[in-house]
Amino acid sequence: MRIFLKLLREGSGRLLIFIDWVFRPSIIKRSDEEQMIVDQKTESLKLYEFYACPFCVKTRRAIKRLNLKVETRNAQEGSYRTELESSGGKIQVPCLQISQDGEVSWLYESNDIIGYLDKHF
Ligand SMILES: N[C@@H](CCC(=O)N[C@@H](CS)C(=O)NCC(=O)O)C(=O)O
Repeated sequence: MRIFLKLLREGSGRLLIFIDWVFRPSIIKRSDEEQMIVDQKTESLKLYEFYACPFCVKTRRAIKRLNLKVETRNAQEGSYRTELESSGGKIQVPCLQISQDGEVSWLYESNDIIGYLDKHF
């Protein structure tokens, strides 16, 4: 049953990736100067994700729409997975790592991440 649910989620994620590609969002345009400031700000953000997770697809779509350069980190396995669990507190994606004034915070929940990005950019 667990494997079935996992496959269903993976399959729906890949379908969403395709739909997202077909209906690409319109992207916010900024002046070169504004974009440079935004690019500097987004250097402090890292998105921990799984490629085919539907919630990650939704979050990546918002990142694309807002024209942000946010580094994505595959937390499916390896060191980013370990880091997410040990520093973030749990394995759940998407999770946005925010480094600000020497402090690192971890924001879970796709809606909260999108809300944060909409608010700041
Ligand atoms: N309510 C969460 C749901 C996130 C969620 O369920 N993510 C799944 C992947 S699609 C997850 O992290 N599962 C943990 C795992 O597979 O280990 C959101 O909107 O971000």
